[in-house]
Amino acid sequence: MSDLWFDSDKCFINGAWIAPVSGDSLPVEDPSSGQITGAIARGTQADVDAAVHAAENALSGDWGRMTAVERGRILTRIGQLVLTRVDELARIEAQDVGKPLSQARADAVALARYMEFYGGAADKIHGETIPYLDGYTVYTLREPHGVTGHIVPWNYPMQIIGRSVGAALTMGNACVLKPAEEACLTALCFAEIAREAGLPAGALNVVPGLGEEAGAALSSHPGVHHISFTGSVGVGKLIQQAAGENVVPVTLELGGKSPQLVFEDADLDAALPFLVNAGIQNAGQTCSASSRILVHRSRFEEVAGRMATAYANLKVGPAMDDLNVGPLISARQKEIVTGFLEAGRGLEKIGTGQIVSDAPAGGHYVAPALFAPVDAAHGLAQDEIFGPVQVIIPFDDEEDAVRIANGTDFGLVASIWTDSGARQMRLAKRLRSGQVFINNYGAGGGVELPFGGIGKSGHGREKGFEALYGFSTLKTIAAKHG
Ligand code: TXE
Repeated sequence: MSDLWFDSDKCFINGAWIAPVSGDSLPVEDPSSGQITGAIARGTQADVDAAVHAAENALSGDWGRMTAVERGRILTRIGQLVLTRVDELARIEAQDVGKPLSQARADAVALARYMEFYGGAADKIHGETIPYLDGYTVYTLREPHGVTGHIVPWNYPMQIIGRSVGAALTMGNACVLKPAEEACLTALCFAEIAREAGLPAGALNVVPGLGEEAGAALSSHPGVHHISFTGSVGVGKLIQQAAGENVVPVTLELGGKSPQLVFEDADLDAALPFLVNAGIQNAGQTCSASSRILVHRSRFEEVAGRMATAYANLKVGPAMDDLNVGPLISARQKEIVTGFLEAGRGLEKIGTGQIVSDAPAGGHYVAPALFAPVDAAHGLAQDEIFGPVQVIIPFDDEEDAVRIANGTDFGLVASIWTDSGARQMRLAKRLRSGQVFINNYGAGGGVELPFGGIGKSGHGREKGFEALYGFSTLKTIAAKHG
């Protein structure tokens, strides 16, 4: 990777680039071509031990003594440095994740924005005083958990690092970050940028490696006081079990099957770009992807026809060509998504995107597919696919729409397209979802908006001020002074 300006095959521990104890490395693959472009460290238990130790030392050293104002300044500086490197970070991410360049660029800008937001928030988190018995003064303090573990997936490395590591550092925790083996280069870039911005040694440590090695070592480490995980439901359960052994809190963000509900009075011109983009952004490998479009039966033909036309115009190709859709992250992910497409064989496929003819043969491309009508109980309408596949499900009335929308194991994001204010308010309450959007989808992904799910989508909230409460613990102090 010619863009990198540091040792990308090492771990970042205690402010320095250190070879993994195993001496082993893992390949870096460009999903657009299938070519191996570099190597990253294969961190294991020993590296995680060293990283946790460095984090503990940071907490008892300079980092632990730093004021909130100083922490905020460092975060703000990190954000400024990220902004000077947006193009570079976007290129690195596009080649590592296979994400179309402009989408990777948006992730880099979002990373800077997280640092800006949390940098500004660092000195605005207050405890409270509590009126109590005569002769007492009672107040609360928000304190860091201590060492926080961050296990991050490959689909949005920069955004997920921004929202989780950013919030944890703001509250004065010392972090150990385990990025995904499929895509960890921008995590390493972030560590180097944080060092350049003056983050003290040990406040952030990065151990790349396999989930079952470095990831498992981190989630079960007795020196870790909070785990934040974004990834699959299966691994989320393992993380929760491991954290349970040490009785530490976890934040789990495990994806979804997010619906958009299109009612008879919806403004379809406004809705259409959201209906399609929310399904194909990052090739559908998005936790908040909208993979179910629920449409009132009276508008079914119109919505299906217009979405099918939009699909016919979708171009799929290499990330650096910046088309609508890039490749999937890996051959394995392509196999998973192809399996779902096989399961949809009996269904009516009404829209398909086109893989450009000069896309490299070794790239992990899948043509986007739109199925309609699909029964709400079908696997394609129930399981997280994590690929550019959407289904349209017709509904009869509001009651039916709510039943279908709430009828999966997940509950991350939902949106309602209707002009009726009363219906907007009713449904916003009735939908089982961590976020509900009205006449939009995602609201531009603002860093200020608390994010997280219910059900199998996980628990805990990231982003916004909520994340700062999650990455801290509350101490109550009661002083008796007579
Ligand atoms: O996820 P994993 P995978 C979903 C999506 C996708 C499926 C599989 O449906 O098709 O998961 O993707 C680390 N102990 N999402 O296999 O395995 C791993 O190294 C500790 C949704 O890539 O969950 C990586 O850093 N850590 C999701 C991270 O967990 C372990 C984003 C995620 O990998 C571990 C990604 C273990 N035993 C996938 N095993 C979302 N919510 O956005 C793995 N890891």
